[in-house]
Amino acid sequence: MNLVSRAAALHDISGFGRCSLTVILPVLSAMGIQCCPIPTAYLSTHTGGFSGMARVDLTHTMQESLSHWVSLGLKFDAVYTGYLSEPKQAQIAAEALQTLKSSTGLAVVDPACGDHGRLYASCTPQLWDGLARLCAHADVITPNLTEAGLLLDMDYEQVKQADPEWLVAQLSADGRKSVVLTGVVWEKNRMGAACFDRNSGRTALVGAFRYPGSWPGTGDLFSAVLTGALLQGDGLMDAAQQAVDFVSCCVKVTLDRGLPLREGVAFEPMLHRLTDRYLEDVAEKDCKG
Ligand code: PXL
Repeated sequence: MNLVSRAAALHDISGFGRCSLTVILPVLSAMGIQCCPIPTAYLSTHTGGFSGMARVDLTHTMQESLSHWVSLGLKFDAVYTGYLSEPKQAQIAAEALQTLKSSTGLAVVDPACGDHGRLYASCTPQLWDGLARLCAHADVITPNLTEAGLLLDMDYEQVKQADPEWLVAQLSADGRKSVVLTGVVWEKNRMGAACFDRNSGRTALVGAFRYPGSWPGTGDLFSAVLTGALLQGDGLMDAAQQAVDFVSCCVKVTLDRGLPLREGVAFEPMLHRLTDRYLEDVAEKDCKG
């Protein structure tokens, strides 16, 4: 019997700067979930605030890894995709969502392509097109406001002015998928996510204290906690609330320590919070002889 949920994670690995797999792996592990990565690219750092990074595209290895896992008959409770570096990777990711997901599994797509109204330098129109099509295969999508604007063909200023609960309803493709829209600010000191839950048909805003600033990798931190909580059986709103609270708390630690912005948020001292909650459900006696 497989008591440990497992997730396949298709994201880049950025060696320095706390984003993508260097965040997602520890978060899911802390939540008691086996996280199995298929890296989309290796970069020596993320692209937000560094230049001259080393970069290797891993499209070929992604395809071969997927074929290998399929030949092994591996199935996952969640398949979670994020930063892709080539348009072809969107097709491979779509194939991964279809072939690796167990019959009751969850497809989480973070259409990561930009922030603050701007596309990442690596995101070409072809790649964006692939990411938008990938969203059709998702059970849950986690766009930020920039990505929501692209998905809805609205400009960034319009998206920022729009009612977030209206936005998530529009993004749900007539209620076919759940949506968690990140980076929503609705009061001076409050920010979080707007959610549409396809199971209940409800929309809601979930929020936490807003600290001034913006850090790379917080979207990955958010979506990883959300995915972990959904795998632990929480409903969408509860899972989103945990993710918002966790990110807010990591931002506070980062600010208190005065860490450089481009190094991302210091989530490591806070991982125990995710584990503590998980430990309530696992029998400590299991590790006694
Ligand atoms: O967290 C998003 C992200 C992921 N991967 C790479 C990035 C960024 C954001 O800048 O550059 C390589």
